[in-house]
Amino acid sequence: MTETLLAVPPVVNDVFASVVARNPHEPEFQQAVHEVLVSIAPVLEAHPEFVESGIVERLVEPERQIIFRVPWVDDAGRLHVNRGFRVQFSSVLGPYKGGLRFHPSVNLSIVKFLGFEQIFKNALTGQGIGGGKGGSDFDPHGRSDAEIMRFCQSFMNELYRHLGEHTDVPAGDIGVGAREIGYLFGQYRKITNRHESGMFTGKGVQWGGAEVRTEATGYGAVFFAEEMLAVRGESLEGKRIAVSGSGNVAIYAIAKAWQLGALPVTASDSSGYIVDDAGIDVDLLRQLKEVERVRISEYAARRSSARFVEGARPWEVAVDIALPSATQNELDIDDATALIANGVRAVAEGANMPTTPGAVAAFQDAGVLFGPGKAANAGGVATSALEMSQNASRQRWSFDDSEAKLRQIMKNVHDSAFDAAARYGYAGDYVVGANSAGFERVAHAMLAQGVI
Ligand code: NDP
Ligand code: 2IT
Repeated sequence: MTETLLAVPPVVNDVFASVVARNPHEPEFQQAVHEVLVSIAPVLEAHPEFVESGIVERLVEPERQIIFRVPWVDDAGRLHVNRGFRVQFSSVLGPYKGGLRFHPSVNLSIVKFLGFEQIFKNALTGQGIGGGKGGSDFDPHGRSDAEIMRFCQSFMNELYRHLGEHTDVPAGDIGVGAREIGYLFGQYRKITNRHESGMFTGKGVQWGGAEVRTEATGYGAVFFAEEMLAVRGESLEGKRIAVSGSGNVAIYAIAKAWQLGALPVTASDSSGYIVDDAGIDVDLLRQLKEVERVRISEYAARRSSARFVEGARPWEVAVDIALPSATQNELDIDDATALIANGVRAVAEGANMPTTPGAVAAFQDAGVLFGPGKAANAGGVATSALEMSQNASRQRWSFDDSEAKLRQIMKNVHDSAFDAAARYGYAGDYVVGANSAGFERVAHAMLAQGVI
């Protein structure tokens, strides 16, 4: 990611060069920054005051970065030392907000790319939430419940001092689901002697969690795809859908796709993918992934209409719509070429930055509707903000009311991105639209709040 940017204001090239020089070993962070800077060039041209007040220079530098030791002891009595992170990127619109990821690949580059994306995603939701992200290089796979609990407690022993309902509010991400959130929240409560509901979202619905938060990211990504198709007078009815991943986002994307009349035919994990021409059995997938926590091949072992393809990704299956919902850079130019050759109509990112820059360009050049994660997966964090509202006012909203709110938020997110793209002369480009609409809101707030 060192190429020179052309036809953009000088500040974009200068800031990107400085980001590369100051963050040399952070390719994912550079990738995320590059996409945003190129997209917002028209906004900077229209608003010289943003350039004069150094909005971009300030935005690419996190407000605070916390890196800490996480020691823990496994069931066999062996000591492990993991690394914990929390990058508090921007609090200009509200408390830092964004998930925690537990995965062996987690490093500063990954956390910073996710935190940077989160600023604009959260702004796009229209709610009062800043941007942050955190996690650890801890690998939860194969660990017992007791080990997971001890790890979460050790992680929170340090992180608690940086959190709070008005300061920084984490949630889940890869490797952090209902179980981990319970242990993390419990340890925060123990250390602080406060039952501070609003300091974490994604909590169990019995103890302060919001209805629909579990489902929100996957449901929202499908709602976003529906909105993009509607612009072209199409619907999800009868569409074949490829989903990658088999975690929180993937499962509920598959569930909502069924409900809206589509046929989801794939799911995957890091070992390979399954294709089921009869449509994915959501109950079986949930049983295998949320209860038994086994590999995706087990799905094909238990269902005769399915087959497992080892070591591959689902993009070689012929589908109308693709919903990459596993991890970053999981859909590259070869995958995009295969999807386009098979007639794909729309791609909506359930995951964060799953599509490589070359693949994004290939989709857009081919006229495929492309919904970037900042917009398409914003339903998760938007529903987290609904959870914070309910916690603050001690209310509980029903599932149906909450889903209706999510549906409306996704329409608003779509329309904001669509309208911004058109306003800046890039009609139909949801990457430019999402980045511009999110950036505009953040930049106006930074301008108003002074140089801090
Ligand atoms: P989960 O941990 O629930 O599921 C992750 C899934 O992705 C698993 O099937 C996992 O397989 C697969 N996966 C993870 N890493 C890799 C990899 N390197 N290669 C191949 N497959 C991989 O996470 P979520 O569903 O919560 O998150 C999925 C994506 O969605 C992430 O990009 C996350 O940032 C994003 N997201 C999540 C939100 C949320 O609310 N949870 C909100 C918005 C975005 P395996 O078990 O084999 O690792
Ligand atoms: O990437 C994301 O938006 C999330 N993992 C959810 C963040 C949140 O605070 O709900």
